[in-house]
Amino acid sequence: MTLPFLDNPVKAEQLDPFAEDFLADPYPGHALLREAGPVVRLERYGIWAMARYQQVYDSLRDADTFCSSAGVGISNFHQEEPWRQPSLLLEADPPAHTGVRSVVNRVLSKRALEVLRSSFERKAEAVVESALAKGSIDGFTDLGRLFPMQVFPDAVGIKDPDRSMLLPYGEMAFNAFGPQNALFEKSMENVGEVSAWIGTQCLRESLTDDGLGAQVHAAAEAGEITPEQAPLLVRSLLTAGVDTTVHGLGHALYNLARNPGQWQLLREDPTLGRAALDEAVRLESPVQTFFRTTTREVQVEGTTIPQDQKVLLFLAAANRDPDRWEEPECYDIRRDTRGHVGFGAGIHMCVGQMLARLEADVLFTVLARKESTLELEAEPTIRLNNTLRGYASIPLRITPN
Ligand code: 4MI
Repeated sequence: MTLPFLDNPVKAEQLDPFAEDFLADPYPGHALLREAGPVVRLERYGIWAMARYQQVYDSLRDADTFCSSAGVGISNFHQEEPWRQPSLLLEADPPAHTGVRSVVNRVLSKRALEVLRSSFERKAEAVVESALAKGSIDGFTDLGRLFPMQVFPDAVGIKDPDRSMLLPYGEMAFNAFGPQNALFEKSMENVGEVSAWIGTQCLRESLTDDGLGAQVHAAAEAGEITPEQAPLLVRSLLTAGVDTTVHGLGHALYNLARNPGQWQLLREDPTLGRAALDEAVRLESPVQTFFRTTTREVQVEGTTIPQDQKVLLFLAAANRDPDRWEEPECYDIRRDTRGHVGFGAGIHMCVGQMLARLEADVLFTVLARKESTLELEAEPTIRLNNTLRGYASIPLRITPN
């Protein structure tokens, strides 16, 4: 978001946070929104916005007032037909949310995921070895995207060897949280075919017996959830587990490459792999924004928001709020990142974060142990999405010492 004329200042109220120039460089817009006040009315869409850490954090933790069941995108499910059957996790409130969430909590708990570590390590070794053999790599396609694509579908237990629809499905889902702009329309071109493939993969018979998907179905067999709920919960894994980690790992790689001191810290202490991801999630917020919907009239720092209003929470702006973070723009893997809202907060806080951290831990430990240098060869190029911030490419050089 460039502010071209000083005598014609852009007003926060008039910003379009889903315009391509805003998405390409959201940070000036985020600063403007934070400075405009604790709550800003975005006139173009008739929605409310919060960009300061305190209000974003408080709203995420007040699910009674700021609900998810009317959708966490701009569309209000009370007024508009959702593009797909709502998620039982993301687009649900208590009490319906509570039972399904506890099943997924268990399936994706740190303990339960440890069994995946050794197979993740083998795949990370292979991915990193071939990157080293190339030297000049695309940190996005050759590492940040390749590694999760090699481990995640197998962890869920997808049997179909063709996984080419997973990323396009994520693109759709994350664009669909925004308005029906050109980005949305473009990603929806093959919605029928892509959704049909995803729907099939969620069925018990499409899944292996030993994956995370089978464990969700086992919860249905045990009567903890209904047989109809199981495939939809597997769909949540497939929607939330690919693009988010792909971009999170990409952001960590990019920031390690452009901060040699941080790469050095990681090499000296490879247990910092998780921290490298967490700080990247804070700094870059792969999921930039989510909406909530007011269940009642609510006062926020003197502003009255009526009932059934859409409120856009700028996770990314909260994660760089200078009132909350010291040197918010600085990538520091030794920072205490607790309290960042890149994984959300409250009852909907990312249920897959332990899987994301395991992927980061394994990939960066393997990378750091290779005694190599990691350098940025050129600036990355952005892949625009209404909700996600991530790259199309990250030109890197990785050289053995
Ligand atoms: C935070 S990203 C995300 C989470 C959940 C779902 C999709 C995206 C879902 O479909 O449940």
